[in-house]
Amino acid sequence: MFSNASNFVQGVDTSFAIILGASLFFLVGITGVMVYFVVRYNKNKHPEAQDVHENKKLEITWTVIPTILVLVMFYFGWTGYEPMRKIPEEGIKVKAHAQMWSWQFEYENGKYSDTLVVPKDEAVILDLISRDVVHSLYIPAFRIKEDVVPGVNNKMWFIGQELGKYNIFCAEFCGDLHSKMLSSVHVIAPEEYNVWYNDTTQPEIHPGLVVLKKNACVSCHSLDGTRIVGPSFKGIWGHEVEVITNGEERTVMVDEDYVKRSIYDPNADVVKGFNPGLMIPYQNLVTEEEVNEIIDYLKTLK
Ligand code: HEC
Ligand SMILES: [Cu+2]
Repeated sequence: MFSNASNFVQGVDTSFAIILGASLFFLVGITGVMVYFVVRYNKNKHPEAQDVHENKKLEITWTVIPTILVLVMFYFGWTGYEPMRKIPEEGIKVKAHAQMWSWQFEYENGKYSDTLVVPKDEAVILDLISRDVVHSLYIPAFRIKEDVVPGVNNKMWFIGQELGKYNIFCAEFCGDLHSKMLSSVHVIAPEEYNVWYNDTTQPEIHPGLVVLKKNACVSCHSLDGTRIVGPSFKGIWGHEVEVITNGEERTVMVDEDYVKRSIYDPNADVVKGFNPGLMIPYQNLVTEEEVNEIIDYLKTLK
């Protein structure tokens, strides 16, 4: 508590401390009074039970004090929350793409990153985009969380005020590997950020693998033969695979047509032993050229 990692930490922590303090005060107070009454009005000391009717002073007290208390809690809750909804015009704009089960951050110059890199002391505005189901972007150290809903353009913002690396979680259950939907935000010095941001050269990896990573295909398909949610890509090229097409089992060859159909219309041929409906159609997300790059890459996975 009481770090200064983002511009929202103090507001949230103050209201948390006030609510916790009030709860503790009443926990101790009410327990104390209860114990006192048990002793004070014990049958030996107080044999005749008495009914108390109407006590104006008491009733006003127990109405007014809690009302003031919840208003105080509301005030601090509101002043902590309101700035989160006041998204500034100016700032570093990043698109946060959520998909089962990874995060991808897209910068204004087209740079993609699977961690959110931001400069210290600058406003960062995230456009929250989901390709499939409802996710939620949660940065506990910054005290911020916002749902990522398909078709809805939610936004969130923050200023990173302390250098460091902080966890990003998905806080909305989104299927099998929800708990592995992790990333991090790196707050770095502005000069360092400028160098990072302007370096748009892709690392030396196969363009097909770049496409697989960018679209999070690899969170369901392993490259080394292990079974995750979907079949591994290792060694599938040029081999036969048993699929279910319209309820009928058949054997097909993994070739250009099959791979393309699997990407654009994944439920047409469902690989035997795997579930349909998990993979979304990538018709509008992966271009034909990218499909060819994927195919080239699959050929290398012997
Ligand atoms: C959410 C999990 C998930 C994601 C993400 C996903 N897939 Fe799939 N994929 C599956 C499942 C499950 C199957 C098996 C059922 C079926 O065939 O529809 C499958 C099947 C396939 C097949 C057929 C594999 C075989 O062994 O015959 C190919 C090819 C494929 N996916 C490619 C891709 C590509 C390329 C991407 C990224 C653009 C991708 N998948 C993203 C879950 C996923
Ligand atoms: Cu998620």
